[in-house]
Amino acid sequence: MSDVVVDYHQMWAELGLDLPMHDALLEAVGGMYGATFMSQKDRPAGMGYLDFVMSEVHGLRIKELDDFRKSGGKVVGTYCLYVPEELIRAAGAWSVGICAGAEWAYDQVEQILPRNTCALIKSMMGFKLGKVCPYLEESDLLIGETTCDGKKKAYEELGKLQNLYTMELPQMKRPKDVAFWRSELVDLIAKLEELTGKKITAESLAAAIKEVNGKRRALQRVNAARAADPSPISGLDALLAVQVAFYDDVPRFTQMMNALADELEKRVADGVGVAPKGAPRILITGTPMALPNWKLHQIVEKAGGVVVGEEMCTGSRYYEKLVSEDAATLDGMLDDLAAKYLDINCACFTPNTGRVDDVIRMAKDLKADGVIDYALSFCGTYQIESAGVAKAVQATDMPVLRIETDYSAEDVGQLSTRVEAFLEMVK
Ligand code: BJ8
Repeated sequence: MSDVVVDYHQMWAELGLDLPMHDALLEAVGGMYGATFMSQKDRPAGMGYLDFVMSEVHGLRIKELDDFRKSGGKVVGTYCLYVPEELIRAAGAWSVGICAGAEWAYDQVEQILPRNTCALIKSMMGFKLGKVCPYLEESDLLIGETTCDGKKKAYEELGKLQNLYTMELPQMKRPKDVAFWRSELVDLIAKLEELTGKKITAESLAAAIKEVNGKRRALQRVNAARAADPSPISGLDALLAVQVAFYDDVPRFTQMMNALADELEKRVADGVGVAPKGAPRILITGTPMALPNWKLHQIVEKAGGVVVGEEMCTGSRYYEKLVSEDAATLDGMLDDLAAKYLDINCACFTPNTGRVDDVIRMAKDLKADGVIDYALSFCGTYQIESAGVAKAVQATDMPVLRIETDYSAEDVGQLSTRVEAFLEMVK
């Protein structure tokens, strides 16, 4: 880490970014970050690493990707948890999760997609059409997946603008679906090998599985510390750690998250927290919160609560389950990958009872006082699951608040009022 300010405009120009709009985006996100994160009290020192990563989100990390590609490496962009980063790494490529967490270029997006499309999909298209995302422009290949209908159809449009490959995800979890998903992994291997010119071997895949498991284990440690009262880390900071996990260098990130976990465990032993002991503890479940979507966490924590867990793709669904490290053959590893990935509980699946079980278990383990179910507007799958999730959680005597929102700031006042009332009620 250094204090030298580097001008990356030349690099961004070479990537074809719209420089004035990109400058405006960076300024807006930088301002939001300062106001949201740097104003928090008693943060763990280990968050300095994530502050640095965020200050260089379109700088140093993009330079690393750029240098990697200039030396012959390939970058693969993904949008969903079901795309196994282990296979991408095993093929010698780098995986980056493309964020889609802010309103951008909606005027252009709405010429292609219906207005009533979820914010995540609109943002995904907006970053491309607005030419403001260097991660997209550094991606030699994007991988889409047939999850919800909105994403599936939007990928057709995105694929007209960039090299995109779509994996077919089954929507049930029967043995024949696992077998089908495994066959999709085999096809993905062929696609990745064609892209990188490198063969995925049992050795390279075993190494990638270990590395990615290491990253998930580090995040498990960070998040386990949140079971303490007082919580040693804010929900905002813990959410940020998972958001960054999708694009940072894997070994470096793992090392820094283990160092953060060491610090958090020490804070727990010393009774040091970010909110007073007894502050209302909230578990959030629902649609993913892609960078820089920090809206709900900020509202909850500003109102005096502390978010102690996220049952979502930018949360436990990302780090909780590991791929078995027992297999010695490529075939065995593919079985394990197919099983692990199809065990993710996304609302695109039917039935999806595992998600409710996860919410109830997490609420208990993390000693939550209440659950907030969070759905993006126009996300049919999560909105429809919302009532059932709420009913099942309430049956365990846990209060639930259901929220539907988007990325705009328009409803912040109204949401704050509802969250404040909920926090008063849960304590
Ligand atoms: S595994 S949650 S990352 S699909 S919010 S685009 S579902 S209309 S994001 Fe997701 Fe993979 Fe599932 Fe996770 Fe559609 Fe809903 Fe929008 Fe969504």
